[in-house]
Amino acid sequence: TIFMANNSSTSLETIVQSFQDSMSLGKKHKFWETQPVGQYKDVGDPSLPEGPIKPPTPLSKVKQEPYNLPNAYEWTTCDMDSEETCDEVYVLLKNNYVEDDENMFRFNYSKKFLSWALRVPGYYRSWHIGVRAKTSKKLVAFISGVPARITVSKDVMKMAEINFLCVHKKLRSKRLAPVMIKEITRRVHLENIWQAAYTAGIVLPTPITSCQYWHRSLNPKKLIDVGFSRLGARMTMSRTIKLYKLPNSTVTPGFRKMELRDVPAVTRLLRNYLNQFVVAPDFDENDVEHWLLPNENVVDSFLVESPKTHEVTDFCSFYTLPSSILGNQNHSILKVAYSYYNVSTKTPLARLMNDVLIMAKQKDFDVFNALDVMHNENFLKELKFGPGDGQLHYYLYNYRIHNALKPSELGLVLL
Ligand code: MYA
Repeated sequence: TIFMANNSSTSLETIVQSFQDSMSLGKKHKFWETQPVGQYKDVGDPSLPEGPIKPPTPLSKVKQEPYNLPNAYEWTTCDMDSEETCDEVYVLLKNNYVEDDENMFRFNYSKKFLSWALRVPGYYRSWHIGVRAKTSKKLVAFISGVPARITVSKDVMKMAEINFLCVHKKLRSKRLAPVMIKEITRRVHLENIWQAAYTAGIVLPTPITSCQYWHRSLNPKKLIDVGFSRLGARMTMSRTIKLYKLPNSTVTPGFRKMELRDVPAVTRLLRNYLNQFVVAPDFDENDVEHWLLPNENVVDSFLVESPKTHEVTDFCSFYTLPSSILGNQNHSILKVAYSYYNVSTKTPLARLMNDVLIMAKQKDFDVFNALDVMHNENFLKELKFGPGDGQLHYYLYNYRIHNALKPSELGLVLL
């Protein structure tokens, strides 16, 4: 990545620097330069208004036919209700989706996870887009969107959250991705939605913020064995294991798993909390039920119910996203938990998160990951998270903001 590790706030200078770096590397963005996104040349230009870059066009003016694909390929709408289609998407991603820089690990989203992530309240089937080889009918590429209400600087907007863009390894660098992005944009426009949010590990024009992943070892021996982490200087395996040891059970009185009856209280708590961030989802009770009610091996959530008043005062959650371990004799799967939404009003955040770590350890996760978004900085070091080398850049489509946010001003976690 172009950004330096350990910068907790992405300044304008960092973005301009990354622009200059990429120009000097001769990197131009033939596709992205044509799109209504913040362009590098416009960064910091106060004469351009913040907000939508292009106004909506009348729906009758939206292109009615799909974009053209290379001749051997055809569009398919993926019906995620179908076990078979879900399986095809799962296999495509399992073999071709995101890897780390050293190609040691690859995301392995479960079928159940994909079905949860894509069939959200009010979802559009037409936004689950595949590409098949015409003759074999094999699924060779995928991109998806789901609807969401997202607040940007107090402005609540209907958006698409774009995720799971994937092109089969054998079809890379053939400019298929831009066609897929244009096609999903067209289908989003057909629903009268004109903005989108997405994240990527690569730098494109232009991040609204760049976040860093932090990792908390739960099973240090396995992490070291598979090359996820290294034994620290002057450390032995047994000292390392001791360093990361956690109690067997949680410590906060009233800490328990979230249940259906908690949806109203959790929604109130979360809405009130997310209000303070510049960019955050606008969750209602339906969204909370979908995104945050425990769903085994997909999302886990806990809360603190005051033993005296029975008031729900704190909330925390993580989602389950294992990675395949590529080419290791002894291990094939890394069990990874990702911090999702956390709210503390009574229990100090670090105390709350320590209990989540205990739950994750109980559930046999190998590592707990968290971004430096929201108030996460407050517990990362204290709870022995270490900074990772991966950056995650956040983007908005068709919405300009003048100044990049600090990760702590971001209240949005995408899967
Ligand atoms: S992020 C996860 C992305 N997936 C992976 O990393 C999986 C492994 N990699 C692949 O499958 C391929 O390498 C992909 C690119 C498919 C990523 N986001 O076809 P190409 C630009 C946006 O020759 P390929 C996620 O899912 C690239 O800069 N653009 O390249 C969120 C270049 O354009 P330009 C990307 O390697 C996705 C062009 O594509 C990305 O064969 C959000 C090259 O095309 C990327 N991650 O395929 C998508 N990677 O020349 C945007 C490359 O200009 C949504 N590119 O630099 C926008 C909002 C749409 C809705 C709007 C509604 C209003």
